[in-house]
Amino acid sequence: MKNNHKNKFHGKKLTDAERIKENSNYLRGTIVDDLKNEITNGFIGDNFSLIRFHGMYQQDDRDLRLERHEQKLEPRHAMMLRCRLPGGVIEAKKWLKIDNFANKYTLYKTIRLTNRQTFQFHGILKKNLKNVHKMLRDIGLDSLGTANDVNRNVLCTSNPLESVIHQQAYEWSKKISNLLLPRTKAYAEIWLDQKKIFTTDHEPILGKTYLPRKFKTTVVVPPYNDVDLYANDMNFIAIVENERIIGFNILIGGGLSFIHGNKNTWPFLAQEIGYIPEKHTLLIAEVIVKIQRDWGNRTDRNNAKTRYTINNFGLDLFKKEIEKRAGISFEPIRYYNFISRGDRFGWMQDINHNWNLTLFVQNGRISDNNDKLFKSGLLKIASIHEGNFRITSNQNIIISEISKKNKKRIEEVVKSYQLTHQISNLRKNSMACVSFPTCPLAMAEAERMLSFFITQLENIMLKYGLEKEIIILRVSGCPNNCGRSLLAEIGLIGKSIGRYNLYIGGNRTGTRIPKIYKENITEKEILIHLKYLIKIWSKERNKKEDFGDFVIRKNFVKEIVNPIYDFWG
Ligand code: SRM
Ligand code: SF4
Repeated sequence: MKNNHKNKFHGKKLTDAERIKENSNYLRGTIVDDLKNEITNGFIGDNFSLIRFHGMYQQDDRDLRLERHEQKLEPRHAMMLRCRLPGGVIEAKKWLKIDNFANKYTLYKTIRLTNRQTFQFHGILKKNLKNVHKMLRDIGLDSLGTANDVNRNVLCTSNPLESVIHQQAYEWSKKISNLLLPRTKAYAEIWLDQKKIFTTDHEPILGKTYLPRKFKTTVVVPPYNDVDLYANDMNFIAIVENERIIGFNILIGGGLSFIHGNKNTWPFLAQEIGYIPEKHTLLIAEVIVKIQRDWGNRTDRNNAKTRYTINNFGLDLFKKEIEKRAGISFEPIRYYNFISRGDRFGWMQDINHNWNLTLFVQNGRISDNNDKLFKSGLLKIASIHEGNFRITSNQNIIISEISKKNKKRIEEVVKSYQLTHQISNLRKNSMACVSFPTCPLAMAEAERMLSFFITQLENIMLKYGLEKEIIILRVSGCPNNCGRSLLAEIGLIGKSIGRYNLYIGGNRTGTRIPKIYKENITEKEILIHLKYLIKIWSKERNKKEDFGDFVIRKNFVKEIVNPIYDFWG
């Protein structure tokens, strides 16, 4: 193939997102003017999109939309802010300020752990935005690069057991995150009131118009695929020798979203391209991002992510271009294997003899409600604990590096706040995206429906003697698939209020996309279908056969081998 990639989309009209970036003066736009504008609680025009580059999304409470419309009021605008936290690690004492901010300045007074190992505040009024950025700066954090067309929060295996290797992997996730951050001074100027520096901004890696679309990266320590690497654009699988990471297998082009009815969109699993010694890690990260920057489709945002770039140019050409630009050759992929994705709950001692406690957080929502004081309990732990919190990609939290001295005190808090009451394996392995009321793209409930839905499924499992079994169950409120439903054994994807597509046949290690089983059905209908399938599974499964494998073996759905053809076919 001729190397004419720069001209591939030549002559086609660029998307409006490209105009916004080009005209933004390195992401400044007129955000400062909008901050002074007290007539509206929102951001206007291009600024609506530009604030995302600073880690914030403008939202409105969808439960109140109709009522406010009838009262001729503007929607109840408020911002969601997503923090940058590579590898999900944060000193516990910093949580005190985070918790305090949620209480004082957010409409919902909750904190939401995300499935990309960080946390979000929902419901920050425009007038309080500078407070959040200053609070984050005071504790050494920021929200740069957590939204829009940049490299997002870098994931890293949450594994406190093998902490030496984990520490090395974690250091790489921080280095990659820092390398790929936007360099513009706009964030510091606008939110931290730093003086405008009259030198020209320069984005050596991302470029003036940043990436064509969002970009996601992981650093993974096998055999645990807790980060769901196959859903990410760029992945570094650690190869370990003598207690040291010696290099990485590189996989590129994963992503899960699609559009209902649009067969030009499909989920895809990241593909292997080769092994590199550790010393080339940052070079390879930079080169891959630059190729996606240069080759990605800027004329159609639905065809812009790395998996489409690879489909447009071919994996071989993409790989050759990496080798050419980096001046190295990939070695063959080294052996690796995944055995699970779930978090290991409860108490565990790491190789430094410190204790670690993994707590289940339903949907990652840190809140106090009638029957559970999770937020207060976690705050109490933060006031005692001298180590870290580690947010997992499954929306849970690890209280890590607990000293012998503090173990007893933390155990008492866990007990008195009931932070680890009986939770089924089904529930522990479930996940939902945020969806209503804050997500503007939600088509059906996810987070708010999951708990009760699982209770009903737990009853079905109990009826067939399967109450101890694991099924990976995930719900997303729309086909953007934030809940990673398309890597679940049972995945629900919202179609409209109260209705979902039901996908089955993913596997436990997250290396297989499930296939549609029933389209556009109600929760009640889903439960009827699942009851039928679970009953047969209980009777006809091979020894210990997982649900996802069973439904494929029994031909309830066809296995997806190449999603480009099989996902819709
Ligand atoms: Fe997501 C957009 C929430 C992980 C694919 N996602 C959104 C927005 C910001 C809606 C919007 O654009 O206005 C949601 C905000 C809801 C709210 O009120 O908080 C949202 N996504 C989330 C989170 C919070 C879900 C969660 O419950 O944990 C996750 C935040 C991760 C983070 O900390 O960065 C989140 N989103 C994901 C994932 C899973 C992952 O990354 O492992 C995916 C699928 C993987 C992928 O990228 O293919 C995902 N989100 C999307 C998409 C589809 C992107 C695409 O490729 O087409 C959108 C819509 C878009 O970007 O246009 C989206
Ligand atoms: Fe919103 Fe859809 Fe993502 Fe759920 S999957 S958070 S509904 S964009």
